[in-house]
Amino acid sequence: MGKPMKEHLPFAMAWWHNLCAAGTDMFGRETADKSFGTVKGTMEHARAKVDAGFEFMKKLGIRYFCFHDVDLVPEMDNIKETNRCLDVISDYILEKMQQTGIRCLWGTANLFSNPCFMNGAGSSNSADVFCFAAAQIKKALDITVKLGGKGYVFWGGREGYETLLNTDVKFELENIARLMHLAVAYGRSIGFTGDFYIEPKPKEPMKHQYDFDAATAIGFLRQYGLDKDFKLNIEANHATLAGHTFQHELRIAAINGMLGSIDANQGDYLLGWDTDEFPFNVYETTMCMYEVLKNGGLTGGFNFDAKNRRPSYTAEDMFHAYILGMDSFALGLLKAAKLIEDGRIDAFIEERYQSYRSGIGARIRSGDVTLEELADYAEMLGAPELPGSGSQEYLEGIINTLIFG
Ligand code: XUL
Ligand code: CO
Repeated sequence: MGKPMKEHLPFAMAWWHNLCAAGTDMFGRETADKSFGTVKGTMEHARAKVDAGFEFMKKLGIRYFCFHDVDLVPEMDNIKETNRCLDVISDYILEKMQQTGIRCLWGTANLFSNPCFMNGAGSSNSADVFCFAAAQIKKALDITVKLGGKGYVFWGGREGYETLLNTDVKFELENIARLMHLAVAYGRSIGFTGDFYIEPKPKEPMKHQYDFDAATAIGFLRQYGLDKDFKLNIEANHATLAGHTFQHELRIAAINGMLGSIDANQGDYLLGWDTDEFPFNVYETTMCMYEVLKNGGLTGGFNFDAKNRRPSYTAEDMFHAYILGMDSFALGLLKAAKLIEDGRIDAFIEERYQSYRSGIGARIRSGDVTLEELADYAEMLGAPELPGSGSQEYLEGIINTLIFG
């Protein structure tokens, strides 16, 4: 479809899952060794992660990475000290980037792990915590710009509430918007020309999260005048947690001109939480790539916000996981291209709305009609004919034929 596969699929490695997460869950400790031969929590370990990450990306031909501030360095007791460490490690990362040509897709600040963020960051009841969030965002923007990142993400993990008995929702939403406006003003002032992204998620860790889904986030961005600077980063597993398909969220973002980037993972329909699995469902990657092709691509990329299953604890498993994810999207791209070139699905949709192309339908579309005229027209008809078959099973058969045929 006019460009090489690698341009359609700018894949990114997520620093946190690949280089930091070692298999802890609510019931057990680490299974994987991510010390990379050093002592965790030290700057030596931070450097070793850079070495391992770049070696990994080089071996697999992954061209981008994404990071949170505290994925890069250990968080110190004092933010000044953490920021100093960030300066040191970003110099080292920059060197590696220059040697390899690997680039930064997006950066973000972790505003959910530190206990001070228990009630949120922008939405916190504490103005001091709000300032602490602002300081982390400022530094994360500095590092993102230093590393030439294409985007900057806000995932509002704790921007939500547990109970309305202690929460002023309107106040919190206004404060989140204020924090985002401050970030945009600062980002633009230091030369950040990329997109800011909201990454919607309905719940987990909070019971109610304000960025519930794409439609909710778009409404928020428009209400507070942030829609010119922001797009969305759509994550597959967040879509299904919101009770939508991945494709639905991509479509809602796309028709609003806000499909910016993708967190490429997969949930488990039997489990009610964010399992962050590496994607293997080719139906889903096909329909994702169908949306991406129709959108004319992404300004961002495909970040594997995904982790190995806890029993897949070896270094070799890390490679298999990324190979699985990248191959699933590559196959999805081929199948989506086939779907578009085949043309039957698009033709069916086009045909389905043909009653709006002439006569009364065309007048409805152009706005050149009153409610009374429509009522008169309906009375003249007496009763409409049935609107035509949706032919879902026929269309699903086409998808199967194109994927497996
Ligand atoms: C959490 C999640 C985050 C964001 C970045 O569900 O997706 O990792 O992608 O903070
Ligand atoms: Co994510």
